[in-house]
Amino acid sequence: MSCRILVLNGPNLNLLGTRETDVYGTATLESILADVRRAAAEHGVEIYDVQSNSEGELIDALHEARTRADGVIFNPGAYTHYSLALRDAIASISVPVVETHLSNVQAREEFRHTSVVSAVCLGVVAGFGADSYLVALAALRRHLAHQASPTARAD
Ligand code: CA2
Repeated sequence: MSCRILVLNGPNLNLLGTRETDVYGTATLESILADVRRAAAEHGVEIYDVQSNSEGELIDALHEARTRADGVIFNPGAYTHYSLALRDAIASISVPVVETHLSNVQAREEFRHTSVVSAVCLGVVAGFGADSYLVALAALRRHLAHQASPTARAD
């Protein structure tokens, strides 16, 4: 099954690998995306990506995904915890979105325990560092394959 997945990253994730490496790891966003592209290619999945520090641009990318993508891997960064506009944008598209975090947000400060987007996402992956994106890719790919043909195997 061929499909296209958007990997969408929110504020400050362009700085990955430069600071707070104890929390977020040493991988840069570019290297994470390269790993996702490599894993996706093995299954004939096409990846495109958008990173933005602006809420409006993330909303635009979600709207555009309606016609450009079959699924979205989305790390909304700190917007996770309070952006009702992003929640509404996810709810307004029928494309499945996997909320993805490098860190285990539930094991961190109290304000990170709340996600306003989880309830409108297909699922949540958090706490596996850069591998969270690969876990999200595998889960989303299998979900899409199953949707396309309920009796088909995804692997
Ligand atoms: O764990 C995640 O992936 C987060 O979405 C990362 C966000 C944080 O606000 C969320 O609570 C959890 C922060 C990304 C900040 O990235 C930085 C990268 C380099 C240096 C400093 C911050």
